[in-house]
Amino acid sequence: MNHHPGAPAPSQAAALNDPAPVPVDTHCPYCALQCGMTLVPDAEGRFSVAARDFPTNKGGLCRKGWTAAALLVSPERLTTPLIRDTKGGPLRAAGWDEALDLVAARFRDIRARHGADAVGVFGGGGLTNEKAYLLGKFARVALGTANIDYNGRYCMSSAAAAGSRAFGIDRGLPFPMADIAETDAILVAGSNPAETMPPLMQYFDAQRARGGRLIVVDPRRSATAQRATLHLQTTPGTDGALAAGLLHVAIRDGLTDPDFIAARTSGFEAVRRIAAQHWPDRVERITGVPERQIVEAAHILGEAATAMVLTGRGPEQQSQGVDNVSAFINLALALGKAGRPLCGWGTLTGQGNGQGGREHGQKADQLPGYRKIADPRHRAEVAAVWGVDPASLPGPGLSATELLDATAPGGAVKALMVLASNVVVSSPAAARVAENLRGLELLVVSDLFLSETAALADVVLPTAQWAEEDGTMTNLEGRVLRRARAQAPPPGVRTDAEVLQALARRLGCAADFSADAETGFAELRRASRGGLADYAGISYARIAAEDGVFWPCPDDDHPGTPRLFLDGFATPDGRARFAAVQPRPAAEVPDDDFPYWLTTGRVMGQYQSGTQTRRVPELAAAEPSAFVEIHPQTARGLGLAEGDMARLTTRRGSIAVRTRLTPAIRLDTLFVPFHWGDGQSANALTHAALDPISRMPEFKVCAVRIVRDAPPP
Ligand SMILES: Nc1nc2c(c(=O)[nH]1)N[C@H]1C(S)=C(S)[C@@H](COP(=O)(O)OP(=O)(O)OC[C@H]3O[C@@H](n4cnc5c(=O)[nH]c(N)nc54)[C@H](O)[C@@H]3O)O[C@H]1N2
Ligand SMILES: Nc1nc2c(c(=O)[nH]1)N[C@H]1C(S)=C(S)[C@@H](COP(=O)(O)OP(=O)(O)OC[C@H]3O[C@@H](n4cnc5c(=O)[nH]c(N)nc54)[C@H](O)[C@@H]3O)O[C@H]1N2
Ligand code: SF4
Ligand SMILES: [Mo]
Repeated sequence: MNHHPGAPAPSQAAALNDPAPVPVDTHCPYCALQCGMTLVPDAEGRFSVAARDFPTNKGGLCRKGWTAAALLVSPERLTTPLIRDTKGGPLRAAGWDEALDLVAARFRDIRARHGADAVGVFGGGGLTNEKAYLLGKFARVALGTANIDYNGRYCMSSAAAAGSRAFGIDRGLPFPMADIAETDAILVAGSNPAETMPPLMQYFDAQRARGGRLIVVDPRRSATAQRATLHLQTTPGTDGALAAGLLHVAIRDGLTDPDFIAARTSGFEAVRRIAAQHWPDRVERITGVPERQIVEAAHILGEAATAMVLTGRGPEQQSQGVDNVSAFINLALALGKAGRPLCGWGTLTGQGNGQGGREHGQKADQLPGYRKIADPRHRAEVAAVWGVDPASLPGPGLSATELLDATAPGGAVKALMVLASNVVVSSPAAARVAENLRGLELLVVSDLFLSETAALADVVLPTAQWAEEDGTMTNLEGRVLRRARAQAPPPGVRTDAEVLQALARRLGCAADFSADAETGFAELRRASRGGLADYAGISYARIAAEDGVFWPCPDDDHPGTPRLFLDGFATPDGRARFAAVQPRPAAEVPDDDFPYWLTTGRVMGQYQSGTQTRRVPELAAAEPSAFVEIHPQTARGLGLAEGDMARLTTRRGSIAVRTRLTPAIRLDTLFVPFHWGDGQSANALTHAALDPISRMPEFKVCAVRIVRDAPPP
C-alpha cells in the first residue's frame, strides 16, 4: 500500500490541506470480486486506473473497472443537498444545516405521530462495512426503528438462507477463488461470470486447461456457457427439478458417497425419496434438458475426484430461490463433494460488499457479527457495545420488498431514508414502488448522482464515493479488503458516516457515532466478537500486510479462515443438513395471453440500476439502452427483425425496447437486462412474488407477451 494505509480518514476540513496526489492501491467500486487496482494521478492530479497484481484478480479488470475513474470527474455529480418544498414541486439547492435540520425534525415529528417503526431505512450492499455497521446502529439506536433492510435482499438472500440451513454459516465461497482452478468438475447454475465477473474466468479457464470439466445451467447459452464442457439449457424456473433429476441419476448409477453421507450429514433419507420421483425423462419434460445430458452431467460430477457446485442469481432470484439452492447443495452433499479440499457449494455474488453488508446489521433480522436480532443473548452482546439497554433495541423488521410495500398509502412506513440503492429501478414491479415513494410524508435519499430514486426524494443528500473515503469491503470469498481514500470529496459533499453522525446528534441520541472509518472498524470488531462473522482479529494494518484477511478471525494471532468446513460444518452437531425440498412451479407461468418466459439479468458493460455506469461515457456508448434478446426463429414468427422496437407486456406493466436476435436463447424465453429506468425498465415487467424464507423476489421468471411496437400515432 502506498498511501499511509493506517492513517485515519481526514476530516472534511482537513481535506483542503490534502498533499499532492500519489498512486493509491485500492479496489474497484463495483462488484463482489473487488478487483485490486491502483489509482494513478496525472500532472493535474486526475486519477486513472492501473492494473494491480492482487491475489484475486491478478491484474485483471473488466471494462467497468478500467473506466471507473470517470466517476471521480463526472459533471453530473451532486455537490449540494437538495430540498423539495412542496410535493410535486421542484428540487432546490440547500445548505447542509437546513437539510439535516429538516430531516431530523421530520423524523421526530413522524415518530411522535406514528411510532418509531414508521421511519424506515433502506441500505445497500455497496456500502463499506463501516457504513453498513453505522447504518444498522443508526436505525436501531438513533431512530429506534425495526424497519431497516437493504438491497442485498434482492441479491444473495436466497443463497444465504440455504447456505445457513445446510452448513450453519453463510459465506459466499467457503474457499478462496483460486481453488476453482484446481477442482476437477464444476457445475455453475445460473451465473454468468464471463460477463458479471470477467477476471474470475481466469480460474475457470485454468481449470479446463488442466483437463477439468465445466457444466453450466442457463436458459441462455451465455458467454460462460459457451466456455463449458456441457450446457444444460433449462426452462426458466426449473432448477429444483433439474437438481433432483441429477441426484436421481447419481443414486441410480451408484455415484453417491455413502460414507460421507453417513459420517458428515443428516437428513438424506427424505431427500432420497424426493429424488426417486425425479426420473430423468420426467425431468426432461419439466426442464427441457435432454435426458442424456442429465445423465452425462451427473456422471461428470459424480465421477470427478473433486467437484464444486456454484449458484448465481439464476436459480436464486426466484420465489423458490432458497429451495433451488438447497437442491443443488443436496446434490453436492450426496456426492460427498463438500467439507473437503477443492470441494463445496458456493454462490457467486454480488455487490461490492454484498457479503460484509449483511454481516454487520443492515438486514432486518440481523445485528453485527451475523447475530440474530431476535436472540436475547445476541441482543445483550451488541447492546453492551453500543452502551444501550438491550430492551431498547427493536425486534426484526420488514424485509426489503415488504418495507417498500409498507410505504403505500395507509401503510406502516411514513418516511424512508435510502442509502446506496436505486430501488425505483431495481425493485420488482417497480411502477408501484415509485408511486408509493412519491406519496410518502418524507423520502430522503443519499447518493452520488440524481438517481431515479433520488429524483423522487424530498431531501437529497450528496455523498462521497469509493475513492473519496476510507473503509473495508468483504469480497465474495469472505476476504476483508481495504478501500483507500485517494482524494477528497468535491466541495459540498459529505460522507454517509458524517451524515449519520450529524443526524444522530440532531435526534438527541447519546450513543457514539464516529465518522472516522478506522475508529468505526475498531467498534465493529468489538461488536462482531464471538459472532459467526467474527472480525475481532482483523485490523487495517493486517489487511494491508496480508492482502486481506478471511473471516472468521477471532483474535490478533488467528490466521483467518480461507477454507471453511474442512474439520466439520458450523451446525450444532457438525453435520451438514440435507433439505427435503420439493420443486414447485414458478409463481407465474406462460399462458395464451402471456405466452413467453421472461428472464432478466446483466450485461458486462453496465452495473446494476446503472446510476454509476450509465454516466461513464465509454460504457454508455457501448451499451446505450435496454434490449430484448430473442431467438431468430421466434422473432421471425412475430415479424420482428434485428433492432426493431418491440413492446413487452406483463400483468405488471409494459416497455418498448429494441430486439437483439440471438440463437443462444431458448425459443420460448426472452431476456432483458435491468440496468435502465423509465420506459425501458425490466422491472416494470417483473413479478413481486417472494420466496417464503428469504423474501427474495421472482426477478428471474414471469410470463410475457411481445409484439412489434406500433409507431406512435
Ligand atoms: N456487468 C455486471 N457485472 C455485475 C453486476 C452488474 O450489474 N453488471 N452486478 C453484480 C451483482 S450485484 C450480482 S448479484 C452479480 C450477478 O451475477 P450473475 O448471477 O452472473 O448475473 P445475472 O445476469 O443476473 O444472472 C445470471 C444468469 O442466470 C440466467 N438465468 C435466468 N433465469 C434462470 C433460471 O431460471 N435458472 C438458471 N439456472 N439460470 C437462469 C441468466 O440467463 C443469466 O445468464 O453480478 C455482479 N457483477
Ligand atoms: N429485474 C431484475 N432486477 C434486479 C436484479 C435482476 O437480476 N433482475 N438484480 C438485483 C440485484 S442482485 C441487486 S444487487 C439489486 C441492485 O440494485 P440497486 O440497489 O438499485 O443497485 P445500484 O444501482 O448499485 O444502486 C446503488 C446506488 O447507490 C449509489 N451509491 C454508490 N455508492 C454509494 C455510497 O457509498 N453511498 C451512497 N449513499 N450511495 C452510493 C449509486 O450511485 C446507486 O444509485 O438489483 C436487483 N434487481
Ligand atoms: S469484475 Fe467487478 S470488481 Fe473486477 S473490475 Fe469488473 S466490476 Fe470491478
Ligand atoms: Mo446483486
